[in-house]
Amino acid sequence: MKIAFCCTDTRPEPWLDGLRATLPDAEVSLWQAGVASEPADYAIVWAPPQAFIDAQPRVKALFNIGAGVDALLRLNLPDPLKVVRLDDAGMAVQMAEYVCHAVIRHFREFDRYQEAQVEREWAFRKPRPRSDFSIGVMGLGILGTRVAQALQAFEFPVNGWSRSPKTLAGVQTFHGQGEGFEAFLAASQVLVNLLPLTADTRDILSRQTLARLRPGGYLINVARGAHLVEQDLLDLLDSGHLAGATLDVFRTEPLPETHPFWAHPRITVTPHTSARTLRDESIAQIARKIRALERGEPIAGVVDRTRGY
Ligand code: NDP
Ligand code: OXD
Repeated sequence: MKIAFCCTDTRPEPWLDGLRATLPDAEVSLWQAGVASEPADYAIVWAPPQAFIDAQPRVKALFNIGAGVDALLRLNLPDPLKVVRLDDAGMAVQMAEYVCHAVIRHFREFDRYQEAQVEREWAFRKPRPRSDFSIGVMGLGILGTRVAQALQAFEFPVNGWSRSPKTLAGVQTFHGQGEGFEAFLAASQVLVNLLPLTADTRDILSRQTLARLRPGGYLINVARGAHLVEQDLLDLLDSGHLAGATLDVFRTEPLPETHPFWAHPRITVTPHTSARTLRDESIAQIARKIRALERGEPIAGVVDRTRGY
């Protein structure tokens, strides 16, 4: 069995070593543009160029070393090709800790305490009622579900929104466009975005949606930069409707040095790091799935290419 590895922005050697150790019967090679190589049976990819796909007429499955497949689905992929995303592989707990940190930092006003420390000021902030601090999680998939459960453990009221109806203990769930979405937004003060980027969700965090949050709203975007209309966020922060935002993903990454988000007093910026791909966990998951496919068994995490996630 031949496996080709083609991941941009990733140091290949540790992946190649790990894959060879985990799948000793496989021939694992690094794909390089312009270097002739034999077609592979499986490919492990992150944002590969179209030339890589075109050079793989025999490949049975493309394993994406991330959860989001939006970049991959923008390529011209042959019809029967299976696209497989990572499911969790250690990302859900990272996402839960990132979002809980952002929510609690805002709820408990830790930024204000930090300012007070600079002034050597011993001053309490009045406790805010938790019941007023409702959190809406957009996307109740592998990551959104874990985040909603983690927030619920801190006894915040949690709402969740998905495409199809869902039941999640202790979470008030909403689904679909129209009334379901309106009611979800109206019930939420903090919005956490964990949607995949698809034609339906691009630009979904716009003036129109963010203005429907309860006053003093707060945005946490950990999904994709193209979900957010950036100027609309800036305007709603200026008008005071939104209290702040924590952003991990951006339309242009790395975020350009001159971008207004960097210096905004009420925006926290992190460099697309809320849930990193963990190499060992990912290799183990991909190897398990390749073995299952070789035995003719079904696997989890196959992307519905029409739906876009
Ligand atoms: P899943 O595919 O498991 O879940 C997606 C969820 O979004 C599902 O609940 C789905 O609904 C819902 N959804 C999709 N389209 C719509 C829509 N039009 N309206 C309402 N709900 C919708 O994804 P994951 O939880 O694994 O990951 C989510 C995203 O997080 C990834 O696509 C990626 O972009 C991002 N991500 C970011 C990382 C980072 O470091 N910043 C790291 C990893 C992922 P339904 O359940 O009905 O299908
Ligand atoms: C992912 C990501 O989709 O890292 O896994 O953004």
